[in-house]
Amino acid sequence: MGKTSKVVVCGQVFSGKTAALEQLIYGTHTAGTQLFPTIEDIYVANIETDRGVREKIRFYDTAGLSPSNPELPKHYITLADGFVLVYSTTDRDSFKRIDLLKRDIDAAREKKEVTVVAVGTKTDLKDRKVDLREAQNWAQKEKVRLFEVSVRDRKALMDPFVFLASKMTQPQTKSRFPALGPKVKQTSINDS
Ligand SMILES: Nc1nc2c(ncn2[C@@H]2O[C@H](COP(=O)(O)OP(=O)(O)OP(=O)(O)O)[C@@H](O)[C@H]2O)c(=O)[nH]1
Ligand SMILES: [Mg+2]
Repeated sequence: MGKTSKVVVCGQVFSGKTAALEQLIYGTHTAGTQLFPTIEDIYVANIETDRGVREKIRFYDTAGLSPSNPELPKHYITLADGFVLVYSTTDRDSFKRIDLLKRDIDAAREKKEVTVVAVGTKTDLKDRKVDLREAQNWAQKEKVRLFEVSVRDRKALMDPFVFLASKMTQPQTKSRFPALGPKVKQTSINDS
């Protein structure tokens, strides 16, 4: 296990960022349960990569973006080794939001390599507003891996996080500094 990678989880308000993290890590979220709007929370999880190695990941769950709060604070872009761009498949504005976020990341990225995944949530709901094909075309153009998930299917929900952890910690990525940060909750995640 190398350094602790930092992953910023961001996207439109109410898109399901916290629910996805809570379900991934604790398996306790029930779809439709009201959560408090996030200010900032940090979760640490050991995620088993596709190489069978457990990697410690620090997830920054961020405040939802909206027309009145459109910008991800710049320090998140600076600190991140990876991003999870979350949108709801039932909310077109949330899909537009991840495109804007990707632009912000690209603009700030020249100095630093980052891994980005896009995650469309709420596939269990009937009122889909973002077509899978459209999202895939966008993802291909942006060279990011796209996943569609539902908090009702925890096993599939793990896929984007396992992919991200595996990509961020590929052997050529050398650790430079030990991670520092506040005392936070820790748990282990794997597929078994
Ligand atoms: N049916 C269903 N509901 C979901 C899913 N993911 C999230 N939700 C619900 O969507 C609502 C919003 O989820 P949150 O996780 O609070 O969204 P958020 O993006 O963290 O919101 P902010 O912190 O305010 O930005 C909650 O009621 C969740 O239960 C899903 O896959 N399926
Ligand atoms: Mg939240």
